[in-house]
Amino acid sequence: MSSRRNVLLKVIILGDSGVGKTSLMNQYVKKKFTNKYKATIGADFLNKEVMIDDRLVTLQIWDTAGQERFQSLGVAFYRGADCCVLVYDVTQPNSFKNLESWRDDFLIQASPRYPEKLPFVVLGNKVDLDTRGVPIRRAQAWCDSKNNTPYFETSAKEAINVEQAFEAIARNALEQEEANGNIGVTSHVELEHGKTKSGCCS
Ligand code: G3D
Ligand code: MG
Repeated sequence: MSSRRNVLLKVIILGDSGVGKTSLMNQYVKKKFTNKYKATIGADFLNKEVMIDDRLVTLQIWDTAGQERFQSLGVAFYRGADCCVLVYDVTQPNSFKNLESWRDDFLIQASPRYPEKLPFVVLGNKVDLDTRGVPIRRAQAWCDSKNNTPYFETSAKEAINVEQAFEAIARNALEQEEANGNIGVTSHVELEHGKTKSGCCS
C-alpha cells in the first residue's frame, strides 16, 4: 500500500424515491445507466478517487436502498457527512417541494459543526424528459435562498452534467472538511466498495 495521504470525503444522496439517486451515483462512478439496482439491501456506498486541483481525494458516496420512502435512514447514514446532495425529479413537483424536509432532516440528524457553511448541492434530475413540471427559475430561486446552494440540472440517463455536478460536490465536501479542520488519513476506512448490513431480507 502506498503511504500517500488520502482524504476521505463522505457524500450522502437524499431525495424522494424514484428521482434517480442510484442512477446518478452509478452514472458518475461506473459510467453506466441501467435499472438493475433494485435488489440492494441496506445503505450502500461506492468510492471514487478524484483529483481536486493537486489533491487526491476519495469520495465515498452513500446511497439508500428504498428506506427514503419512510424517511428513516438512521443516524449512521448521516454521521460525518461532508456534503449532502439533494436530488429531485424535474418532472415531479412534489419531489421538489420535499427538498425542504430532506434538507431539514439532514441538518437535524447530521448536525454539521458549521451550519452557516451548509454543505449542500441540489440536482434537478431527468432533464432528458420533456415533461418538465418545475421551472428552472423556481428551483434556482430556492437554491439562492438557501445560502446560494449550487444547483445543477442533470440526466443520469444521458450523462448530462453528472460529472460537473459531482466535481462541485467534491469541492464542496473538501471545503467543508477543511473548515472543520479534521482532514485525516483514511487508514482504517475500507476503501473498496462496501456495504453496511441492515440484517434484513437477504
Ligand atoms: P432512486 O434511487 O432515487 O429511487 P432510481 O431512483 O435511480 O432507482 O431511478 C428511478 C427511475 O428513474 C428508474 O426507472 C430510472 O431508470 C429512472 N431514471 C433515473 N434517472 C433518470 C434520468 O436522468 N432520466 C430518465 N428519463 N430516467 C431516469 P424505472 O423505470 O426503473 O423505475
Ligand atoms: Mg435508489
